[in-house]
Amino acid sequence: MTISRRKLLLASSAASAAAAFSRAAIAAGPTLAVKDTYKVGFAQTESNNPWLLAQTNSMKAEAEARGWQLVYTDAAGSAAKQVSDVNSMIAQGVDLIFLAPREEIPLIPAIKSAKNVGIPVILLDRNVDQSLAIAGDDYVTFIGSDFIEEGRRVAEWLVANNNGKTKIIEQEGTAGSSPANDRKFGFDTTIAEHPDFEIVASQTGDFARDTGRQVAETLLQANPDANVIYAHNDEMTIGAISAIEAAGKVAGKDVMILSIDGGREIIQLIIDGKVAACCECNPRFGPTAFDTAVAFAQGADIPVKIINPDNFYDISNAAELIDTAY
Ligand code: GYE
Repeated sequence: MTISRRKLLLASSAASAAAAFSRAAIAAGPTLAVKDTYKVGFAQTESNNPWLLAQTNSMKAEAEARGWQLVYTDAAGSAAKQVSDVNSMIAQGVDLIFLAPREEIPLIPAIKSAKNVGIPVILLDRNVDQSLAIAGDDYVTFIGSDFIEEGRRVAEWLVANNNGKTKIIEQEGTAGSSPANDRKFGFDTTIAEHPDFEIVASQTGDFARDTGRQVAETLLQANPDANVIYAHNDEMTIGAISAIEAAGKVAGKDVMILSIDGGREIIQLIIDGKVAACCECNPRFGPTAFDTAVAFAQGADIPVKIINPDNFYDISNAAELIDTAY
C-alpha cells in the first residue's frame, strides 16, 4: 500500500461530503419515515472475539432500551453469507440496516440492493471501498473508529518508547477489511518516517487468535532478530504471546508487544508487563447508531463519517482504567 491510499481517502471524503451536502436538495438515496418504533437489521461479521461480542451487545441493549425490533444476523466469517443476510433483511422489509461489511468490496452489491428498494444502510465499524459506494447516496454514513489514526498512534508510541526495539513483525487483520487496510497504512507510513525502524515481516492473521499464533510462530522463526510484534487486534496479540513463549522467549522483555482493541484481558496483560501498549477501538456503538437513525429520519444533515473516540492504554494508565475497558 502506498501514500495514494490517504490521497484517495481524502479525495473520496471530499466527494462524499459534496454528495451529503446535496442530499437534501436532490433527495439522493432512501429516506426513513418518522415513527415511534422501527424494525432494523444488524448484519454482524462474526462473533469470534470479545470486541465483536461487545459491539453486538451494545446494539442489542440499545434496541431493547428503545423498544425497537432488531433483526440480528451473524455472517460467521463469510462475506458471501453476509450478502445473503442483508438480502434476507431486505426480504423481511426492515426499515433500516446497520451493516458491518466484513471486507471492503464484497458487500457493495448488497448495499446497492437495499438502496434500490429504498432501505437506508448505515455502515457500522467497517467501511467499504470509497471509490465504489458514496456516503449520503448509496449509504447514509459510516460510524466507527478512525483506523488510520489507531495505527498511527501505536507507531508513535513505539517511536517514543522503543527501548532499542526496532525490528517489527506486523500481524494484519482480515485481508480486504477496512480496519486491516487502514491500521496497516497508519502504522507503516508513520514508521516509514523513522529509518531506525524496520518492518521485517507483515502477514494476515485474520483477526483470529489461533491463526495469529500460527503466523507469529512462522514469522518469529523466519526473523529471529525481530523484537516487536504489532498486531491489528487483541486476539492476534494473545496468539502472538503463545508463539513467543513457545519460542522460548519472554513476552514484554525479548519482544515488545503492541495491540489494538483494548479489551479487559489486554489491559490486564499491560499491568502484567507482557503487552506494552494498546490503542482502544471503541465497540460501544448502540447509542450513536440509534441516535443517528432517528436524526436521519428527522431530516437532519448527517455527516459522511461519525468517528468514535478511542482510548489509549500503557503502563501509565492501565491499572486506573481497567474497569472502564469492555
Ligand atoms: O478490531 C477486531 C474484530 O472491525 C474494528 O474486528 C473491528 C475489528 C476488531 O474482529 O477485533
